[in-house]
Amino acid sequence: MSRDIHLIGAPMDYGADRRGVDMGTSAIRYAGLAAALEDAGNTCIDLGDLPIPRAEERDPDAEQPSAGNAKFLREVKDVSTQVADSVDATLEDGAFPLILGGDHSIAIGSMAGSARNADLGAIWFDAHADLNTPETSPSGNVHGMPLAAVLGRGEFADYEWAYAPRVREESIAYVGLRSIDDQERELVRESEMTAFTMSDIDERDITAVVEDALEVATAGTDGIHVSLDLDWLDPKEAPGVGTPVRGGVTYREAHSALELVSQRDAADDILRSMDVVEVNPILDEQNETAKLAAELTASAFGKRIL
Ligand code: HAR
Ligand code: MN
Ligand code: MN
Ligand code: MN
Repeated sequence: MSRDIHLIGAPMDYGADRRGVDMGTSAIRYAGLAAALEDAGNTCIDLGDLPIPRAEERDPDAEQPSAGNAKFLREVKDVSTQVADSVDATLEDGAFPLILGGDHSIAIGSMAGSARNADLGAIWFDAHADLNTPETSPSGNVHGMPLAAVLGRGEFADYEWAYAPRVREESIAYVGLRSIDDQERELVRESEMTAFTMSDIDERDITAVVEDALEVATAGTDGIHVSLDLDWLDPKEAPGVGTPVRGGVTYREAHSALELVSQRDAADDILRSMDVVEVNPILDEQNETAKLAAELTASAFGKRIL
């Protein structure tokens, strides 16, 4: 499957505690993403970065919508709306939206835009469940909430820029979970989502798990969104992330997973949108995490060893 890929940069860091993840878009580009995608047989146009309100230029007195302890909701709304509009316009263009973060809060806009005119499944490659609501979040950081937002959970039900009714819980699969907050654990357990933890990968291997995840996300949907949070990988492979968690997938498991996505896409044209998030160049070593992000994305878009 050769695609006309449009890169959309969302240098967002209001959803996370640590500064620096806003530089992820530049770092991933610098790591050669566009060339890697073209080498894999795609065309790639870079639409550049969306304008994100700079922290230094924010009006601290401007009104913030308040929801539980969610931080920077005004900025999150602004960025989510821009991302969603850009994703929707790219799809209207017949092209493929590949959104570069930025922290994981940008997935609200990616999914909301991708699900405007389609029933959307999703595979969430992440150490974290990102299902906190503003009420349950221990940190108030929206990058721990994007799935709750698109599912319209808690106070997000009132936010039309977040809630994406064409994303249904039963069409979402997690792969690689290993860090979940106490209240969030109950939310995951009680949800209709399919959650594959690191233990599932240990027991069944990455191939079986990803094949099941693909079934979940494609059944009864028009296409899938792939959300690749680099903290999904073990911190030994991906040190440049804000919230590293030991015991993640290996380099080969990660490639294998994204190659499976690509193979399934080649057969059934399943991919609709993707985001690559949480790369923090300040915490990285020699841009290794950004390089890994570029390589893994190329694997998802047809790169093969032979
Ligand atoms: N669950 C924690 C919270 O809500 C940590 C969130 C995670 N960070 C991410 N998301 N990188 O995947 O604050
Ligand atoms: Mn185009
Ligand atoms: Mn995440
Ligand atoms: Mn994460």
